[in-house]
Amino acid sequence: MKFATKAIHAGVHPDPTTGAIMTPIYQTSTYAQRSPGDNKGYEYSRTHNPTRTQLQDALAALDNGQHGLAFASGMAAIDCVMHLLKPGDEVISTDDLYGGSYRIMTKVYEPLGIKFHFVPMGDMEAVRAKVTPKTKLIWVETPTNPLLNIIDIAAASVVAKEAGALLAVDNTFSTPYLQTPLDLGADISVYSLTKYMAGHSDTVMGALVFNDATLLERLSFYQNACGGTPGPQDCFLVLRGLKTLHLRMQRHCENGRAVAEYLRQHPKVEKVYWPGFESHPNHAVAAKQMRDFGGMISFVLKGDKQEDAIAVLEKFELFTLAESLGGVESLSGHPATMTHASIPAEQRRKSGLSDSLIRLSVGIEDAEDLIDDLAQAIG
Ligand code: P1T
Repeated sequence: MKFATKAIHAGVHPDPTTGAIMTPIYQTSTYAQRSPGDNKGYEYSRTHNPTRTQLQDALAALDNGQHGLAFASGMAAIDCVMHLLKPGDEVISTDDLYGGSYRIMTKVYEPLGIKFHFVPMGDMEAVRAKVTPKTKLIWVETPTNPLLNIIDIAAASVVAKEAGALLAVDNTFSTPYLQTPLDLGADISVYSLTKYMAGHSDTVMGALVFNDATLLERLSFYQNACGGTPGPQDCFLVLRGLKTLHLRMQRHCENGRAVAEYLRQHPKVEKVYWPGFESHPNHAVAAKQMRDFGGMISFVLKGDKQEDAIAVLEKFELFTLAESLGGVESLSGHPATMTHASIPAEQRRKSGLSDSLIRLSVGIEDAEDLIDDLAQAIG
């Protein structure tokens, strides 16, 4: 089945009792049993819920995976992966990543005895150099948040296999429309569904997709035992969002290109970070592993001054200044003080994240209106 057909049909079935086309919101915490243990496959909604089951099946199908698990947030999904580790284990992570991912690694799991190495992953030799017999997980975001670095998933999977480690790829910026990490050798595809997958800035959720049966046993155990599961109404909203994922992503990519090209020729703009440019250091890898280049763009103004960036952010009318990304509406952000404030300034500088960087999530409005907004804000 092709992607657009899967986005609409995969995992979902008309309701067996009424024929309802849309997956019902099973707003129930529990399920009647005929006799103890004699039930219809559902006992308690932290463990299973029919709305969640259909979403998990749809997510697995879109990512070309066997199994999907949904969580109350992207961070709850990431937390579930971290539960696979034990004290003494080591993780190699990209050095440019979402601030919350860095925070859970360094503030929650490092104190429990897990060691994290943050390395630039443009060159896999830097990753290989950090591998030890204790390496259990390689953590990749691609494109990275917020610098839009591209990491070669197939090459990372070779290193992970040599090391006997799992490879997890946070695919939040790409979605399975642009890139399917499991097809490229990753073990786990990680999502903040809050972003493009739900697509309408109206819900917070996360997911994991993978193939391995042992991982299913372990991850679904932690999903239930730790309890970071989503409610059925949120699952319904993501299911509805997925039905237009392909259409939205097409427009995000078209508008992303128009905005990136506008910014690149603007005399007040110093640098634009967008993997669709041939001049991007890993454009060839992006062209190989992605089907298009997405709608996330970061840029810095000439002079590299934080106050100039703040002035532009305050002037935007359509690019609303807000945390998050991937909704139909365009958003702008200042990573150093917002999404990435939990990364110490020294570490941010080391990974190349300037305090004057502006991040844009280009929405699906008319591109001309978006460019007019950039023109009036940058001046
Ligand atoms: O916000 P939540 O659904 O818990 O997802 C966390 C998360 C995980 N991975 C990536 C790549 C992310 O970007 C995020 C959340 N990011 C933002 C809120 C942001 O504005 O960048």
